Amino acid sequence: MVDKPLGITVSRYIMDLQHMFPEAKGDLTGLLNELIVAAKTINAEVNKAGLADILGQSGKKNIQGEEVQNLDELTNNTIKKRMESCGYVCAMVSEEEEKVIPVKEGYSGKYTLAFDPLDGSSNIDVNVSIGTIFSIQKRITSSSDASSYDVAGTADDFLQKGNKQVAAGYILYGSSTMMVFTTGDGVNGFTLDPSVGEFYLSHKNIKIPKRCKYLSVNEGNYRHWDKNMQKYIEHIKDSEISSRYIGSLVADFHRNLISGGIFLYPKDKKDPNKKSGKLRLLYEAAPLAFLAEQAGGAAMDDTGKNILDIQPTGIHQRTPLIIGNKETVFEAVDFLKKHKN
Ligand code: P6P
Repeated sequence: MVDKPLGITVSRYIMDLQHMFPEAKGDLTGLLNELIVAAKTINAEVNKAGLADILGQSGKKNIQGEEVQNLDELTNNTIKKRMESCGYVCAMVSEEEEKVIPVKEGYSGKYTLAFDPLDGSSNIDVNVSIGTIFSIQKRITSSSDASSYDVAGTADDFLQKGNKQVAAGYILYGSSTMMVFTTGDGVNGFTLDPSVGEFYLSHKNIKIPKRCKYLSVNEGNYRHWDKNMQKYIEHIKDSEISSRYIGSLVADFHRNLISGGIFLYPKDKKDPNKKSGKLRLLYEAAPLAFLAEQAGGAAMDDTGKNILDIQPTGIHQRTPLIIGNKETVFEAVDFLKKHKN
């Protein structure tokens, strides 16, 4: 764990992290710094979303068949434009795009980037916190010792288990804008001072509190869940717990990370899009699972499989997700197994 004083900038923190690894060439540092610039650009747009006529539907649908908000497109393009010629990334996967996004010819690099540019975007028009989620892995389709690559990456580079992530995190555009990420050395939170345009270390070595304070699940889907999930939710609601569900994954996850809680998005028998859960593995469940484990928590699917051990077979694959306090997640999965019909 890099123990740095509160208040240092995120760029300084990342640079110090790099110096801990003499063999590091600075590619991950460069990649993360490009993401930080993208985050600041997105933050500026998100903060004025209520003013500019950027609100409302773009009239298009994304690969998930969901209405694409103008801000979705803007954030997706902001990240793509920054990363396609930074030289650190070989290819990208975005929630907004069906296919793998290649980088510019001659600008390929040794990492992959999977991201949800603006998760929770259905909340844009009602001013609820939304977020960008990112996941970084090393490419596997070329020799790992080459310092640069001519050939862009392919879908195969993304079909790696979540435990192969080298970094993961999110930017939360809320009452303040925060960047929370891990490189496998604990979880740290950096808060943006908009007057300076810098992210400062504000939450050092975040650990999920022992007590599971909140239950986060959309009970509106209760009638579509498996019987054992229905029984589990009845069981946990019979304990000392408050219900908090904002319908924005990054906001729900962040609250539970800081205050303690369990978030569930079960599979749903009614909606064909949710028969294996609504949330996507590569750029929602896996990056948050990496953060949860680094913060002393856990993340599993409804059969008790660790999210980070799931072998992806598709870049937009979905998974049921149970994530938060380790003890509570394990209890939930044990209960589901015991009551499997
Ligand atoms: P529901 C937002 O669209 C999202 O992908 C996550 O941010 C959020 O947790 C979930 O969907 C909410 O889904 O079905 O409860 O509205």
